[in-house]
Amino acid sequence: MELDVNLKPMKISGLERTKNYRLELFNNGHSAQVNVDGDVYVEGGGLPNRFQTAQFHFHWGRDDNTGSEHLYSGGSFPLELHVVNYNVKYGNSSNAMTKVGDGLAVLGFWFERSDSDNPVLTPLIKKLSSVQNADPSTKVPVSDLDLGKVISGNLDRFYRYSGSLTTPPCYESVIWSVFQTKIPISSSQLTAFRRLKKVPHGGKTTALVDNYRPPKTINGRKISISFP
Ligand code: 3J3
Ligand code: ZN
Repeated sequence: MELDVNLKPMKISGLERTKNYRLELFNNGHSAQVNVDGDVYVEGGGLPNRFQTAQFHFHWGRDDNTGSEHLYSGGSFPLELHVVNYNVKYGNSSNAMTKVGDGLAVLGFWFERSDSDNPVLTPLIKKLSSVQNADPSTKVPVSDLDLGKVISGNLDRFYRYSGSLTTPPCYESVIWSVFQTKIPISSSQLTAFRRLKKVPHGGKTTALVDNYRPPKTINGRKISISFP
């Protein structure tokens, strides 16, 4: 892993006012996903172009010892947020996700356990029960969720590598940025994610948990860091 001085601070525009964008939460059976409808863009951070934010979603485990799709010093975090942005030259995320090398810029954020609730997550956590069953047609507004406040950590400090979607068909189309600043989340807030179901009509054995792709070996990939 080596410092790359070209990895300037990441810039996200359009998040400053929650009126600039609409957020709709749904359970697609493999994650809690929030579609972003509005003018939110990511640029800088060594990205080759401007990328538009399409959605964000989460990966989590059955307990606090697992859940994230990226490891830090070999350890997992209980939840990982992915903010999915598509290269504006490809028009939309469905097209962009097939473009090797520069289709998507996904921002990854680790969550770590805190003793108290993270108040900025409350607008999302309180709506999870409304999408407990896996039904993509049940979309719930979460426009009082301020994504900018959720990821308000240091956007200058991140790990960068070229990789893939972590869900099939795993196209190698993702510029990954995983941020060093951890986001706090309480045990009860994590439990709200673990109460989601992976089928339309839930039952105890259909808990939506462990929806993460087990991390792969680095396998010679170049990983750069934006900070010394
Ligand atoms: O938007 C496309 C579209 O195909 C949609 O149906 C859905 C399919 O999963 O999501 C894709 S996506 O390009 O937004 N998407 C990128 C993120 C596919 C799943 C990827 O997950 S991950 O690699 O960030 N974990
Ligand atoms: Zn993901």
